[in-house]
Amino acid sequence: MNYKWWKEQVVYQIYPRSFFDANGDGIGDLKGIISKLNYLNLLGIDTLWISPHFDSPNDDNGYDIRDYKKVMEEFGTMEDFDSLLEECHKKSIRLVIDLVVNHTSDEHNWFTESRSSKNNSYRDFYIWKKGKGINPPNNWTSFFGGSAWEKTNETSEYYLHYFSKKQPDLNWDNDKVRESVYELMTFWLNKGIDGFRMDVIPFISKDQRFFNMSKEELKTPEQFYAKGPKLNTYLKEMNRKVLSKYDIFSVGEAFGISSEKMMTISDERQQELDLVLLFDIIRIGRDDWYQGQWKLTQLKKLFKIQSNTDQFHWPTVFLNNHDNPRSVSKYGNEKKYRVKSAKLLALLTLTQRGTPFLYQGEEIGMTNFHFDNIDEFNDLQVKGSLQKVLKNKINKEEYLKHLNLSSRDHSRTLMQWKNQPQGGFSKNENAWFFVNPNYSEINVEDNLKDPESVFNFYRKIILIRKKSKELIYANYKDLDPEHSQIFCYKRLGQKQTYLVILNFSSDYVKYKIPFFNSKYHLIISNNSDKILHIKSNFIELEPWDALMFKTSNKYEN
Ligand code: ISL
Ligand code: CA
Repeated sequence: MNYKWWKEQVVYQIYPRSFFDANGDGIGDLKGIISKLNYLNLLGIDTLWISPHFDSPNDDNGYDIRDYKKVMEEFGTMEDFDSLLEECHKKSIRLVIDLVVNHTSDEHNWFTESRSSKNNSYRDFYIWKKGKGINPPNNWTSFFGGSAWEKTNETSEYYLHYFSKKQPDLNWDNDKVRESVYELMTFWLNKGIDGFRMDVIPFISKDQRFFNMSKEELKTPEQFYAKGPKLNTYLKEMNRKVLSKYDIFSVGEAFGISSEKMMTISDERQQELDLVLLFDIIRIGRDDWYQGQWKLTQLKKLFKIQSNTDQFHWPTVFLNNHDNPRSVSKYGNEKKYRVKSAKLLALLTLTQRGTPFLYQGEEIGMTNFHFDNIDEFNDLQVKGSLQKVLKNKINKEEYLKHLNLSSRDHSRTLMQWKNQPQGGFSKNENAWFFVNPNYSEINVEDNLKDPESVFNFYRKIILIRKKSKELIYANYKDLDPEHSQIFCYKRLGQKQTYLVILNFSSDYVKYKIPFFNSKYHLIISNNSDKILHIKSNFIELEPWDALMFKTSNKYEN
């Protein structure tokens, strides 16, 4: 195995807008993150990934960048960024920033120049096409509703935007665009950052024929957009010209790429990116805003595919991020068994094979928020999809029901620090977004005081990982793929073997542990008052029980 620090780290993602408001204007900021670094140290994470902190009109909450070398005003100043980076390094936390270079904001000066006239020197920084009569150049669609083409008055041509019309796609076939991106990456790397998370990076290369998508392709445009002909060429160039010059790591958000079709982008022999964030698990049962049913056997199969990479790939493991609902609401049991199921999901995330990515609030078992109507959502994707929903004769109640299961906004409610107004996120009672009223019983302060809290369970498992490279690099084997309620797997190391048993149900289950023997001893469980009765390998599992055992290989049969 090729040992690398970024394979051994635990990453924690912060959505700055919702993390902590230090200056009382109701919006999270960089000073707020700095004030919570001791908390992150206590949790034991190694690397911090912050969602975009750059100057932005916030059409898509920072994923629409207006100036790559300026800090978003609401978040603070470049001095604040520099002190965040310095404080992180003082606390041996690595800082990774979000690189959004598939598109910019339409208020970026490159775009305001480009749109002004056909012979402007920035014209080819973006993708402009003539329409077809009164129609756009082709039938490509935006993820935020409607066509992926927007017509402008200045030149009566259309520009391409996979996301909102305020997020025009950059033309990566233009050398000047690539050089400009490499230059801005170098600007931040020379400050000493430790890597990049690359937003929708598989989309940067466009098929220059711009043919219409077929009906089938239109169902999952992300798979079509992720197949551009020059993606690997550009990533190899980026690695050669920039990434390879620093001791950093790069993780590509591989929206549109399924685990089976693991691209070369994270194959270490290809010298492109180090890691990818794949979406099969996090979007299980999903079709756009629709959240359908899914079975544990399907989830286990996806983990098996994800973890069984060859020695040239290294997986990532995550059940939460700023674009998805809260894991305890989606995979766990947010009502009666919230704490237990949150701990079960922690054990799953932190003992699977691959680098775990945690998201703010999951470490205290934060849940989805209940939205009463469509106007309460902040996410532009919700309004963007509404037209299509109504056109497909789906009523608003049905749409709202699914949004309450699938919306990105569930993970953007205010971080819950205390049992105080605004959950202790801000002194300002008019914060930018909702706080979940359950902050009274779900908050950091109470978690820190309770030895049996979700937070302390995360902290203990992270500590177990830190002490055992065995666990990190061990092979993965699903011991019971067909069981409908129990997720049982082994991590086979050089000298130690770990066995994990998760009861993904609210039932009592009498379970015969496969390949078990008396030499296994319990190292952590989410049921502290459980007296272990294991007779001839049968164990009585209570609802949402999660246990990890360990043995030395000399006892392994
Ligand atoms: O809902 C989605 C697509 O239908 C999300 O999965 C998301 O749009 C997709 O994963 C791409 O996400 C990234 O790029 C977007 C931004 O809105 C997301 O926040 C970011 O994570 C455009 O920059
Ligand atoms: Ca603020």
